[in-house]
Amino acid sequence: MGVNNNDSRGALIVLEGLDRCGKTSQSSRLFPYLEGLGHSVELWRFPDRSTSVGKMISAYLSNQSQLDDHTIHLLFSANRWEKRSMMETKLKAGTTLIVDRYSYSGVAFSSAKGIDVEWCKAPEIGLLAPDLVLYLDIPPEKAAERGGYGSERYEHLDFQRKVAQYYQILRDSSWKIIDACQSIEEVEKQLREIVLDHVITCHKGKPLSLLWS
Ligand code: DGP
Ligand code: NA
Ligand code: NA
Repeated sequence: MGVNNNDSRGALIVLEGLDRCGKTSQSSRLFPYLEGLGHSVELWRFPDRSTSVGKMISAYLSNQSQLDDHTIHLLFSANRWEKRSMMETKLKAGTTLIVDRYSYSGVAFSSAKGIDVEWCKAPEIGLLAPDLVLYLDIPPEKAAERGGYGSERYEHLDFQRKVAQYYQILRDSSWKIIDACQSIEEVEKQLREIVLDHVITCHKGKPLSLLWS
């Protein structure tokens, strides 16, 4: 039997960080942990490359298409909007969502190209605000050393340095900063402790709120 009851909702938990910070492997470790405790939980990621918008994003990231910086920004945002109602439905039904990247990536990566931060935030307004943002903090140089970057568009040290600066200014009270230079096991242990605490808070009836506040 699960731990959910009718008046509890799921938690919206987002992992953020530079490319190669370990976000994807940590989110896939968190998932079975929470599931094993009896929580209803799903693992999501943005961009969701499976939708038609997502396929345009994927082509852009792999340099198979060129798009204006503002245009791709709006496509990433549209990719989050197309999942918004499903997200709300799941959370209200008591399912916790672990989400690999969200609006903070949206703003940090586009601002790093020189687009105004407020302009970047605008299309994210009205999306569901995370209950918790787990920021896996790693110096850009350390991330670049980790098995090297792949061939995708943003995987360059000079660009990742700029992204890191914009992440700094997006920090708010929902953020927890985790030192991602620690061992995988140590990071995992810290994430488990923080996440467990937040899943319990949501079950006590904290209302959903909206970005950008
Ligand atoms: P990932 O699948 O997590 O490796 O993300 C692919 C790349 O896209 C990665 O370099 C981060 C970047 N990215 C993720 N979300 C957004 C977004 O909303 N806007 C922009 N411009 N880039 C993003
Ligand atoms: Na990547
Ligand atoms: Na990733």
